[in-house]
Amino acid sequence: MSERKIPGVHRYDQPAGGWGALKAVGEALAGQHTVLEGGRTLMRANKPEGFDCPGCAWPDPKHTSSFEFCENGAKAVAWEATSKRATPELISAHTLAELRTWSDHVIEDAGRLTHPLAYDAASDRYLPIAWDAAFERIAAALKALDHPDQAEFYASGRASNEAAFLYQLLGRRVGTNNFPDCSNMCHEPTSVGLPEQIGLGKGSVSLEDFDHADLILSFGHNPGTNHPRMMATLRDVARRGAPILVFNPLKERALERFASPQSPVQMATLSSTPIASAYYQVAVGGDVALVQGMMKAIVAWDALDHAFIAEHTTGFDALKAQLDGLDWASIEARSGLTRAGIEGAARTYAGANAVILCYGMGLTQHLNATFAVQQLVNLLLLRGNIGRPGAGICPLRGHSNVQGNRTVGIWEKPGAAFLDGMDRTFGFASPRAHGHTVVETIAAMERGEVRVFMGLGGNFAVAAPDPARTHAAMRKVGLTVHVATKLNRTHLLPGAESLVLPCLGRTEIDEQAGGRQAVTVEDSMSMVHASKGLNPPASPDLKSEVAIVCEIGKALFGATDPVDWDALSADYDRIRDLIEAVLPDTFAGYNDRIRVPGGFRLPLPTAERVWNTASGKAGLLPHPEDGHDLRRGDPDVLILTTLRSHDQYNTTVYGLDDRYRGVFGRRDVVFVHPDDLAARGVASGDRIDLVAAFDDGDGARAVRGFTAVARDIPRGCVAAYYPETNGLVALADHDRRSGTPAYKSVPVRLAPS
Ligand SMILES: Nc1nc2c(c(=O)[nH]1)N[C@H]1C(S)=C(S)[C@@H](COP(=O)(O)OP(=O)(O)OC[C@H]3O[C@@H](n4cnc5c(=O)[nH]c(N)nc54)[C@H](O)[C@@H]3O)O[C@H]1N2
Ligand SMILES: Nc1nc2c(c(=O)[nH]1)N[C@H]1C(S)=C(S)[C@@H](COP(=O)(O)OP(=O)(O)OC[C@H]3O[C@@H](n4cnc5c(=O)[nH]c(N)nc54)[C@H](O)[C@@H]3O)O[C@H]1N2
Ligand SMILES: [Mo]
Repeated sequence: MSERKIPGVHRYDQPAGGWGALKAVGEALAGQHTVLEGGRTLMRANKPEGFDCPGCAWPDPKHTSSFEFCENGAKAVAWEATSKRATPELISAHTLAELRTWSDHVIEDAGRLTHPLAYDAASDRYLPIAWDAAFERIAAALKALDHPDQAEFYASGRASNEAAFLYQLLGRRVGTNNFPDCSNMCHEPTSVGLPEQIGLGKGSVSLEDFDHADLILSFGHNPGTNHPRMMATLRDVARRGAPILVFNPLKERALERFASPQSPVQMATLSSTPIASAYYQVAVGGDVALVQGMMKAIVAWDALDHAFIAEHTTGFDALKAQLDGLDWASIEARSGLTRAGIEGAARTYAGANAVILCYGMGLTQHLNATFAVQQLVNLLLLRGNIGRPGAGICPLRGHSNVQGNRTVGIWEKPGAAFLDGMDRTFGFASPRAHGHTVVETIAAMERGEVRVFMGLGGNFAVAAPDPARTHAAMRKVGLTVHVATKLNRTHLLPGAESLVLPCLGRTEIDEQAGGRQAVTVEDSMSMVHASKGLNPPASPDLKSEVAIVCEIGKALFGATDPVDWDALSADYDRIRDLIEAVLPDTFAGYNDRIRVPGGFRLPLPTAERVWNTASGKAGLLPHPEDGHDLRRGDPDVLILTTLRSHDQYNTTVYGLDDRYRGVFGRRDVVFVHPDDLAARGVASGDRIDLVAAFDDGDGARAVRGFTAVARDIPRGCVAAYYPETNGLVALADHDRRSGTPAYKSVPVRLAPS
């Protein structure tokens, strides 16, 4: 590999975690001037009487007595508990045209929003507005719609169950199912693929299952950065000697070795625990072929759980026929792995009795992602690895309450049972036609059909593909409304009118007429528990997300509305009673059960081998197409996968380092195999352009002036950071089943800049 020195790119030889992580926590707190308050705040994250960490959706250990250290949770908390303030004076000192020239990092680093703002088109500035005037404007715009589907209600998965539930009530009372949400860009293939296959679109394991597993399969996720609290679990598994097989195109440090900052011995001796027992650098998008290869092998060896297959599944013969028909040459070419390697993984799998399969965005952000996720489930089902202790499927969710949002109705394709519950509880006829996903929302914006876009959190236009088209589409909206803790680029793309409404964060005290309120959230393993902030609000003018939705409801439906919005925002127990009324089986005893420390687990039929599918069995589902060629036969085309750095939370860029990957102070790099660089006459460290390989009428999508960095990554694959590279992702390129953009299989060409 080239030894040429590249500014800001060094080797990082330390394990993940360790002293580097402790140092980073100190820096994150100091950088946001939260040293004292932030430190105290941290001690209360994920504690029975504290708040749910806004960082990720990994569950808390059963005994929450010890403080669970997490560097990136600390950053998320410090970012929210910052002492910096984006006051109206600061924001109105600049035109939006000026603010748009700031980087995403600088825009959010202005600090916490303190006052509601309204866009003044004449001066191109955000100016302060009174809360009541803001609510009246929103109500007026919603009343003026010709059709309810002219409104879009976006949600990012940080909102509590209570806020999300009221938000969907508001939208459905308006008359639409247009609830595009971050899940549409994230785990939608899980939400579409798993119900069809096993009857529930959620993971089947609990944290305790990790104590009983004798093998972990880890596909396409980077827990050292994105689910750091999972590292404690993986370390325990590794120390017990259970193998962990990792399938990832990049050698992610935390999956190689990890030093626990909570282990005095490891900290004192600078030692670490190896995590992966074997590391398979699968080609980007090569997972389907790899899993098919593993299944082909275990079918050939007859290493199957015949009794389980007979009793619990359908479709074995069709799947077997497909696997028998696949030739190894094609499996090797598509997966980028050798037959011997794949058979080695299959042998380890066949020798294990209780297997958990974990996966993240490396699987869900492809053109065929729903089918890909279903192949993972097939692999488990062939050996009966769902619904017994120590075994099951474990999707790593994104936002800390994205799963809960879906449970309480943030879904553009709601089930009939949920809508019947809504109708029964609220005495109205909820809309039944499916609403828009994120990608469909952008299309509706482009057609000029969106008159009101509301965002309950998130950074819609930056998270989505193809900023050139998406940003232009946003500008065609009539009224944009953003409920947010911090300013971001989406807010700087106003429609004809625009409002920014500042809200409380998770870490803050939520005082309402009925006293201090707790909200509830659901983690990746279907545990629901309460979250209570403890910091004073960043500004006296903030409202809770619940209160904001209630005020809009009141302004829209009037004082005589049968829904008593004031009563709901006064006491969130009443909201939980309504959720229980709509979903009595799921949330029986809701208010009582969240008062038990640790909360409660929602019913998980798959864990009991109850399959709520059409056939009543789990489906072994063959992949319907034989991997289409993303390169369209052109060897010049590289497949780009877009990633999170260690110093970011989605579109929120905390800082410019990506410590474990050895990148410091910059994000404009692309990781490339040295031979792919050589083939293009490019040296590691050269400035290059990435251009979308196929235009397809989308316009010239390109990012320019990046620096090529030689890396150990499979040939033909390149990797770079999101959101800087979203300009390369075509809106048309999304999973046909779920609508999830193919952020992790983007055909590009690389050329000297
Ligand atoms: N600190 C922090 N925590 C977060 C987030 C954050 O941005 N920062 N985001 C939150 C959200 S919303 C989400 S969805 C999760 C995301 O968590 P992850 O799923 O871990 O997210 P990514 O960074 O997108 O990383 C995906 C991993 O997949 C690998 N990969 C890429 N392409 C492929 C492929 O084709 N096949 C395979 N097998 N692997 C591939 C990459 O090398 C990378 O290691 O994290 C959540 N938690
Ligand atoms: N290329 C590429 N694109 C991707 C991805 C990828 O891997 N590659 N990943 C996709 C995924 S998995 C996801 S989930 C999406 C993320 O899409 P979003 O969820 O829309 O984006 P975030 O960056 O998480 O949103 C950040 C904003 O949320 C607001 N915020 C923070 N905390 C709160 C709060 O408590 N309340 C409220 N109301 N607002 C708050 C702040 O204003 C902040 O600016 O991006 C997707 N886009
Ligand atoms: Mo996500």
